[in-house]
Amino acid sequence: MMDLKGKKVLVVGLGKSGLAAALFLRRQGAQVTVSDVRSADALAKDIPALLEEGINVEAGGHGLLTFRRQDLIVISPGVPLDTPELVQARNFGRPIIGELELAARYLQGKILAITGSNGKTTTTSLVGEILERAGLPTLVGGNIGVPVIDLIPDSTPDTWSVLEVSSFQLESTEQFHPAISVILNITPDHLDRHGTFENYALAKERIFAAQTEEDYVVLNADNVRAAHAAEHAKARVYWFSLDRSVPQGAWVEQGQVVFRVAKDAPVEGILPLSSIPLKGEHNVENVLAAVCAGRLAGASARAAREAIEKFRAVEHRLEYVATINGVEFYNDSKATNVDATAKAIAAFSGGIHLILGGKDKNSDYTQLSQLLRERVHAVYTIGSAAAKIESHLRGVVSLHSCETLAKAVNAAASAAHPGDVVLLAPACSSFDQFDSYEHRGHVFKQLVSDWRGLSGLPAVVARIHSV
Ligand code: UMA
Repeated sequence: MMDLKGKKVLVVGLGKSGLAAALFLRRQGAQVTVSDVRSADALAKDIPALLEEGINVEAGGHGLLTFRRQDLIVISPGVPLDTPELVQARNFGRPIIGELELAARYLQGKILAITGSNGKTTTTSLVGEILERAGLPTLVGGNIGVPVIDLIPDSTPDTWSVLEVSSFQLESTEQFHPAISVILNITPDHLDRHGTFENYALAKERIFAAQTEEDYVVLNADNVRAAHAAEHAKARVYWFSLDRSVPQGAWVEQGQVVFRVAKDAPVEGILPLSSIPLKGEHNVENVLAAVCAGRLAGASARAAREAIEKFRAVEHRLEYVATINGVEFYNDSKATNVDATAKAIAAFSGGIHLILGGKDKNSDYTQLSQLLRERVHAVYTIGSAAAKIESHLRGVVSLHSCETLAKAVNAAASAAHPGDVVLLAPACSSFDQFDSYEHRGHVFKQLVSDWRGLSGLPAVVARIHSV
């Protein structure tokens, strides 16, 4: 904890995290200013409440002087560390931490933190359910959508805070210290922010930077870069694997998820693969990681099994939407990188009409080529990344330029035959055409629902004509 009374603290970014941080800091007695590049108009809904609390607001850009005058700067996850005003403030000796770091200093109890390029939200939700089922006091938050700061009031010395943490959040941590950390996988993502794959991987490794030999780190034995992280970890390493048994951790054996707590301990059967109610092999990995982390936190094998059996797909993660005229529609709007899209495609045996595109993150779409050839009937491109995607995939698969999600749903749904799948797994972020991946997912579901209406149109039209 820090003594914040009377301290000048700047919060950079007024999204979910910035708003929560500013209000928290104010309650601790700090003199708080919030700075955001968005205009006062765009921030209008939050400004009155902030002013009422005595928080200053700087809108429409970051002021160099504002940044220099502070005792502490707290940044939102979406604010890059190389933002010029932050670089200057750092040169002036101003301490800079992220919202996660600030929150973790005040959170009571133990932290179980989960990162990875893909699967974070599902695994975080699974672990939360497992711990709850085991009767442990559990809070869930972080990148999943609830700023960690908002968990502080409900935390007690017995609480397990299960946190989804992103590379953006980890980049600005110092003392962040989970008792259990999990790296699900590290595959290229956010290269526009981190510059290189290695920088991105090193940001992920910050999840265990403050851990000691008392703590645990759970790593994916099947993912080269995540497994390599073991060499840098001080904590006790546990593994999970789809392909082979591991000395300590979780794996798949004869169609069952199993766990063993130590090399010489008995192997515990947790549940058969057939009882996992989620689609795709990547979700088996998420289950393995969740079982391992849950058992290490003290949940029983039975609590793990029951929580997994009852679990349902998280919204926007390979979420089943509807079947219309024999065509299944799936919303994987959270597939915001190439690897996530590959996993989504691999979850279906074929007949896929795939909607790809959005805002490019310096990605290499040629990596999808083989899967596209094997399982995808046609690709429908949208958004600002469309031209790049088409140039990467020309000659690999049938391509249709659709520009918007509405046109893409229309084209894909019209072309699909019974037994086919229309899949939104765009491999890009959403910010060129939508507010967020959630917004994109909701629009997709609405379009599918409209299509259901449209697909009934001929019958309705026929009836009107016959009147
Ligand atoms: N802003 C500035 N200056 C900048 C950059 C941004 O002022 O240089 C302002 C923007 O104008 C905006 C605000 O900062 O007003 C947005 O802040 P933010 O991007 O940090 O967004 P939050 O609403 O605080 O949401 C963040 C996470 N967003 C990002 O990491 C981009 C949310 O993860 C998270 O759920 C939330 O905190 C609560 O912890 C979203 C995400 O896309 C889901 N995460 C990425 C991912 O999963 O791939 C990492």
